[in-house]
Amino acid sequence: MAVAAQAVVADDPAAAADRFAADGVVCLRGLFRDWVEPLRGVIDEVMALPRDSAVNHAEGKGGVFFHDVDLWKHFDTVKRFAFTSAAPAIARALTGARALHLYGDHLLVKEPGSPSAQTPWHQDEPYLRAAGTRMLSIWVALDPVTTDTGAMRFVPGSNRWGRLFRPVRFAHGEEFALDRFAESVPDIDGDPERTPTVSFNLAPGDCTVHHIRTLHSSGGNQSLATRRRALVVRYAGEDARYVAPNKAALRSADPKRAPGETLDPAEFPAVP
Ligand SMILES: O=C(O)CCC(=O)C(=O)O
Repeated sequence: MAVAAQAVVADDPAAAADRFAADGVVCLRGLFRDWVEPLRGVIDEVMALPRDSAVNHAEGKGGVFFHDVDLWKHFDTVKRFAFTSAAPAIARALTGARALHLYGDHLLVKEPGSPSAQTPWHQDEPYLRAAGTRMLSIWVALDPVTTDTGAMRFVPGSNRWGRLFRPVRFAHGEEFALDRFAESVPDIDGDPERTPTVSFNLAPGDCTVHHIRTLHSSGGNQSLATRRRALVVRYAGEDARYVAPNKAALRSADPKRAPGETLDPAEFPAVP
């Protein structure tokens, strides 16, 4: 059962804070229109010469589901986006964070004709090397996004369940063998009445914002003509602490501090 998308759309970040606390997801429209062309330019460069950190999650299945992380370290446009666009203000407004760190960014491109490029249901937290109550992901659409091209789906309120589910591999959906997470992701699609989901059609420059505990997924790109390029930027508030790294972690570099310690600004820079 899909909840009316209107219920979680908010016009401005301040009005969205209550919604975000309750649902763990909001949709904000039009805040990044000026960034669409510059970010598309970066994506062209990144995909023309993939770095070691790039992955095609659709490899062997047909199609392209391109992923790379931490572009901000290499592309000034992405760094400016992360530090000077509306993104940090959104993060502050939605979480109430007084101090903000950039956790990183994440590029996800599903090319036309990639129906198998599905993103399995997951929460972000098990893939991250830090955790805190004020951590979120801002998913910026750089193409028109519909169910057909791989719109994100969310389980509103799952951010408040107090449960962390075992991470799964994006490529094939199998679980990482990690004892730390006792539970598997529930079968969301198998019981739509019990677990309602929301999804949003987006225009380039719109975004959805989800808490790192909110369950989300997305379909493949069924379209034969429309790309689905998205840049995700993640922030952490002052209560974030390192967690013990696990093999699902999105970044391979060794953490600079021990579990339980505050974030090292050399690794996760402070956002003024
Ligand atoms: O773009 C997608 O399909 C997945 C994105 C995602 O999992 C995230 O933004 O945390």
